[in-house]
Amino acid sequence: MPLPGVVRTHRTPPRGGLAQIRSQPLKIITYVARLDKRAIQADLEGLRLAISMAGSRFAYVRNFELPDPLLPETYMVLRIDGHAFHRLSADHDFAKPNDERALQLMDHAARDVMNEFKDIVLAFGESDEYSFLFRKSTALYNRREAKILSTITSLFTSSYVFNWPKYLPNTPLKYCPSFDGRIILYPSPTIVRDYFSWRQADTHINNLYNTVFWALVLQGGQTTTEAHATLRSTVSSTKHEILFSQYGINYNDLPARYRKGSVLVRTEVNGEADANATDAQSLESPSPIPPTATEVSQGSKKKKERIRTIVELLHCDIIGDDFWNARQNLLAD
Ligand code: DGT
Ligand code: MG
Ligand code: MG
Repeated sequence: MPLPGVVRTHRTPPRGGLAQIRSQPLKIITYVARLDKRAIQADLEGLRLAISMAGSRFAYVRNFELPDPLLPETYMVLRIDGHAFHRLSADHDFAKPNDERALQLMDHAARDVMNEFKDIVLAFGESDEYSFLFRKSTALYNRREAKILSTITSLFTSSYVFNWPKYLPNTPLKYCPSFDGRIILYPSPTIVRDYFSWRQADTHINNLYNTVFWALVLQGGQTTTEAHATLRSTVSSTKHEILFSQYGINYNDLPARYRKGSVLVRTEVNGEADANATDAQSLESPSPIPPTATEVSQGSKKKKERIRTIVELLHCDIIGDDFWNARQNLLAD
């Protein structure tokens, strides 16, 4: 493509190729560019005008972009939740009440987020949602809310779509899944713990209800309306009893992933052997999981300490003290 303002006049190159060019250097000017001065001047004036406008007259619009810093010295929890997943799960024939493959896919997307953002120390997932806890002193993107929220929600979503075929190979996606996101700030470690307890209690309540509900429908032959009516005002022990006496299901024997949700926790490890260790997630996944070992630099530039971390997947209780007592770093700094 010719440059603007440059008009080319052509002459054919000398026959004989390079040999002739070397022997007759003065005759090798075969392409002559004649500059059209008027065209160039017009281009330059247009350019000057655009630059001056960008620098002054229109630049004021930036002032409408308001700063959105998240309060310092607070714990940041980012929760994403699938948009209209009642529909997406039905349209893609998710197993009821829990689809192991879909839940593993959620775990994979959450792990991708944690591999990319090292300031996330803990994540908890259930159903179509995931909550991420940042270390208290994180300075990620200068704690700009929209930047953090949009980047992580978008990374989670793209990983979910990207990895879908690995977990549901025979179920093509019919449309684009999306996730909403929010960031909540908590002022104290106690409230952060209560937040995660709230989500895990929600996992338990929903899973117990859904397990009995779908047993009544799929095994008991009730309509969904009848099943809701059967369960109306029942307490937890009644639901356990229905499951056990009518369907021979001991609730506590159900997979821990369904009862406890998924806990992804960043753990410091010593030495390379540990850092390369395969964790539970890698073993149960149908496809290779991205490497989890990470090096985090801490301390002054002069004396840098390399801390290796892995992201572990657990399905354990996080309401009691044991989990937190064993990992005091999660709520430190
Ligand atoms: P939203 O979040 O307001 O856009 O609406 P939904 O429809 O996403 O509702 P939500 O987030 O309260 O509930 C999650 C839905 O996703 C719920 O209808 C059950 C469905 N879901 C999530 N995981 C599974 C699964 O493993 N199996 C099945 N069958 N459904 C699931
Ligand atoms: Mg949802
Ligand atoms: Mg949800």
